[in-house]
Amino acid sequence: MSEPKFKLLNFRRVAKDEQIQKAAEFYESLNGRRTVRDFSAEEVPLETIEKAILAAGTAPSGANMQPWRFVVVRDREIKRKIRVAAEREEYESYHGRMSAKWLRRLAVLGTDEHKPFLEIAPYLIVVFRINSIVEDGEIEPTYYSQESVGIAVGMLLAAFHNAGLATLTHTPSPMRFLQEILKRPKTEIPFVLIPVGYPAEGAKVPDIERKSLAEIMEIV
Ligand code: IYR
Repeated sequence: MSEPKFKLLNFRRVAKDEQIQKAAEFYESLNGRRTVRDFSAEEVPLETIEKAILAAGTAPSGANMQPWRFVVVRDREIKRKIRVAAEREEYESYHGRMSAKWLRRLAVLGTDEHKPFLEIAPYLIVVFRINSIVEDGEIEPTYYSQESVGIAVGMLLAAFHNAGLATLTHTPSPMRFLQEILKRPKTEIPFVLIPVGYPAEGAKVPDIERKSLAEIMEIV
């Protein structure tokens, strides 16, 4: 058992009025984020991608195991393979695997099995959840990995939005093909696929609303 080791917390205190202002500004910025499905092929500096992934990697995680791997896909041929495999699965989903209720929910988004963005966006970030590790020849599960990776992805989306880039949280289902195409070990489970880039000129998004504060918050 290793002893805990501590160091002094680096914490900058923010005055209350500034605090409220910063919270409001951050909300306003994030409220401008929209899921985009219509991407431009315009290049994005790799450095922006690296910094956003570093930001995601600051997420808290169960037992600090940091159970994530971010595979950055920019190779045209790999993107094409991913599109072909995703569209094959999505065709099955839209033509029988998804319930009528589910399809009715998706109708407002206008999605279907066609996924051109998988080839158009300059980068696809495939996030994997590491479900176990091997230490001293023994297998050990990671803890709260779903929650940990979910938090990291939220931070990744916020980081890209802050950097002026658009993202799409895409979950072709099932996603096993990503493990094969990207040659990841069996302990790395595909979590989400995130195309990143600029929106296409004149891109449109669904005209949908966010819930109000009264609907999402309860004070007791
Ligand atoms: N994975 C499919 C279907 C889909 C499912 C949900 I839940 C969405 O919010 C959006 C789409 C697709 O990507 O089209």
